Amino acid sequence: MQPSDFKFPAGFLWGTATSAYQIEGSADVDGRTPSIWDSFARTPGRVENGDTGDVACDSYRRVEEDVALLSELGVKAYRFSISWSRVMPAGRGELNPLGIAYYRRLVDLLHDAGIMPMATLYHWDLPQVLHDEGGWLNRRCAYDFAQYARAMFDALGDRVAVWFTINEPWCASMLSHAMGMHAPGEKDLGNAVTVAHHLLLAHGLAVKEFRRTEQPGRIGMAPNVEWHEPYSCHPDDVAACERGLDWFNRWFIDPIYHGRYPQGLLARYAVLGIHPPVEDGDMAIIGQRTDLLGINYYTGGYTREAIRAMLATPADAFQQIDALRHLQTVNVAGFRKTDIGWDIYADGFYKVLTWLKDEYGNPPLLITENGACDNTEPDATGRVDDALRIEYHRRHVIALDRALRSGCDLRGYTAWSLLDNFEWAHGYSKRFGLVHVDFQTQQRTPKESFRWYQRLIREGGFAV
Ligand code: JJW
Repeated sequence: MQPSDFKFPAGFLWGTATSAYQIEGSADVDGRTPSIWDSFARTPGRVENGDTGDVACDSYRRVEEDVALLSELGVKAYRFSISWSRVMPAGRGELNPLGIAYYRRLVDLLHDAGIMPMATLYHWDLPQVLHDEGGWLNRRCAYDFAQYARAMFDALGDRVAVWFTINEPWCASMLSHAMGMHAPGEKDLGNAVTVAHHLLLAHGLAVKEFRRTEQPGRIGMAPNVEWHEPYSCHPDDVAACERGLDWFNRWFIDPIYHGRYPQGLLARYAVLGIHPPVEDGDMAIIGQRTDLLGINYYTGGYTREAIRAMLATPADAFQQIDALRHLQTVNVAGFRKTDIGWDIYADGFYKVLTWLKDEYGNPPLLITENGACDNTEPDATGRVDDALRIEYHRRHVIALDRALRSGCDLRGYTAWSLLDNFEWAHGYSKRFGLVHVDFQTQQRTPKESFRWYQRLIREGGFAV
């Protein structure tokens, strides 16, 4: 390697990430009960092509093969999630030994391969039995989560170095309970705000269990963040960006680091008659010290104040006035898009990282997700030339390097994702993997991005 600007610290945790429902399959075997995603995906019209996670990447049965791929890639860390309904089929109480054995085997294989296991406790697949009792709308669910978390600490805590409580609480509340796009597919903003509070409470209660039982690892949350850059320096555009950051980023991170919800967001919800159901002591539980913050970043953009933007495009003006208008921002930019339609905005990654440093006192960060949808298929020779994905990662790794030099406390980066997998409401139509999966044959084929990432890890950086 040539002397390069892009040399990362030794010990930087390069890795990849996946989640249980998206890769495991074996939905009905060995005592696993349905989660809300099984129910949602099996409901016609909810997921593209009627796809479900029944088989997915069959990783429940191909765990050796997948760990071998991780070894070949050379990662230092692997972030996976635990299926609650596989390890605790009734949602609470008794453990399923077969479910535990699967994750035990996974972490043992990772250790043997010299790869650090990182486990996410909740990646959206709530046991359906708990949803039948109200799910996350029911405050009790937060206490059930803490009990489940405790059981996982006991079963796997000696082998899991890093724990993430909740993955992308914005998606698990807003997309799932207000926008109806993810399971359970409901559309009620007030309920989404309640769910968000219970997810935060669940996080806090799990951290409390983690401390009380003196676990050896580290723990934190894994929210998704966006960056909103003001379209102009007009104060209305700046204010619109602040609203966007409140809604997407601060809603979940302020409670953890500042022990309170963002005032502006609370005020805008209050206009709609919506209030998070905060009980005495909740904010102290939620605001307990964590060891690190997981950050999922995919996109962002230039944002302008909605009303002024609408005046510039009068045709849209009245369509956009709905209950969310107090929160809404309009993105305007001609960025190149990935195959899922998201803008590629690597500067936003740099900006949001330095923003996190300044806003929350430079917390230790682990990039728990970053990656691109690139649907390139194998060519006649079997080669998968996913140049768009390489370009996406390259730009974001450069931004990561700049953030490190700007003083951000960055500990690692787990690319989303190891494998093409079940991309939620898009089913198998959107591919995020460094490894191509043929969903007919389950054949795995490392893509060009896999080779690129392998080299980056081996050399600890890259030449431009
Ligand atoms: C936002 C759509 C209107 C997953 C969003 C839609 C409508 C304002 C990828 N991360 O598969 C965010 N992913 O399981 C977890 N992250 O809004 C892992 N975020 O917005 C990946 C989708 C997402 C989203 C999807």
